[in-house]
Amino acid sequence: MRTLLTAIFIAAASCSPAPAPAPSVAAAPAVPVYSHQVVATYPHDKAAFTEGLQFVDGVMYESTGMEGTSWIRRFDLATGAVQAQHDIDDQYFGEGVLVLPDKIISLTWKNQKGFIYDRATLKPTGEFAYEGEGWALTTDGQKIFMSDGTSRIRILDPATLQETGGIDVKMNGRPVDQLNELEFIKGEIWANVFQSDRIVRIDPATGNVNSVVYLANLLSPQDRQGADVLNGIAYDSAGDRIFVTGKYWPKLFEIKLKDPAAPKPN
Ligand SMILES: [Ca+2]
Repeated sequence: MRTLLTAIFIAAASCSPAPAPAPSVAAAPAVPVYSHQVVATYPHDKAAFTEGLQFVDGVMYESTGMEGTSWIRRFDLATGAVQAQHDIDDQYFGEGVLVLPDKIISLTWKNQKGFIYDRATLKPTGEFAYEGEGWALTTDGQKIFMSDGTSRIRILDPATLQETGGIDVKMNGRPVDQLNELEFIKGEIWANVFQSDRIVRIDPATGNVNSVVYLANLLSPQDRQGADVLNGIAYDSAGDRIFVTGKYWPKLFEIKLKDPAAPKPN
């Protein structure tokens, strides 16, 4: 049985095509690979080059990238209606966003500068600095986790926004880099692996990837037109709902995971 299950995991990881998977994840992992089912579909702004996604108090927050189209936004999940938005200056390439109890923060890609906003109005209230690149943010309620494109997730103090440590992410002992959008879900850090349809589920205590979520074919061929990579995970802790989207995707999906040992439906 063990051999059979291992074979299923490897088959799930290797049979379905994915656009340019990251080399460190392309090898068949010896960890469970979950597939998904779509529970609900919501509108998503096709002009959003999504870099950050978070669901807080019943509404969605999103940040985007590219110089000239970087903004942070609060919007209604069901309708996509924008409730508040701040446009980031054209000189910056925006990255992840994080809503904290007393403020909102966001990153820039290569400017080594983060922004701080008023939580209600999204108006800027300050800045902070960090070294290297900024990619994405999440929190367990006590610490901030920040990705920067490497296999290391930085830990920041929410009060000072200064780095206090880090998590070296590995799968089967090998570093997993290109960690992009993040979400803290029930004790784990979930991370989109850039340029793949995969999310890795990370134990924050060890950095070990305990399983992979493979999200191939979320978009129909028509919806895939003009769409970029999967990037954006949000979690509704009150409703235990998981949301995902991508850059320039016309849709945002609520998904549930399928047991990796279950037979493939198709
Ligand atoms: Ca997120």
